[in-house]
Amino acid sequence: MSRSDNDFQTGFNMILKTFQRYANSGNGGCANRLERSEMKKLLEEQFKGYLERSKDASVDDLFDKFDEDNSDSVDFVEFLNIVAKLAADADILSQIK
Ligand SMILES: [Ca+2]
Ligand SMILES: [Ca+2]
Repeated sequence: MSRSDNDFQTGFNMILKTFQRYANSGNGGCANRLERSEMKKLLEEQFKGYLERSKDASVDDLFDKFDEDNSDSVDFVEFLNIVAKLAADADILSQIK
């Protein structure tokens, strides 16, 4: 198997590990879900450039937008929706080489 055959799996594993690291970083709450404070930390550390360019989108707004079932936490499926929507942002796409 050539290196490129594993690119998706490698990238997906990184997304999953990043999600798990932040989802498990807070005090209390669920280890498999991002509570609001964990989500805030993840966005500020991992999507800093995006937040700086998106003055309309506060972290709280983004959290409410992506917590689709209003459970006050973001699960992995909801998180993947965030990643997909951020990736669809033209600014982000133009930075991917
Ligand atoms: Ca959590
Ligand atoms: Ca939720």
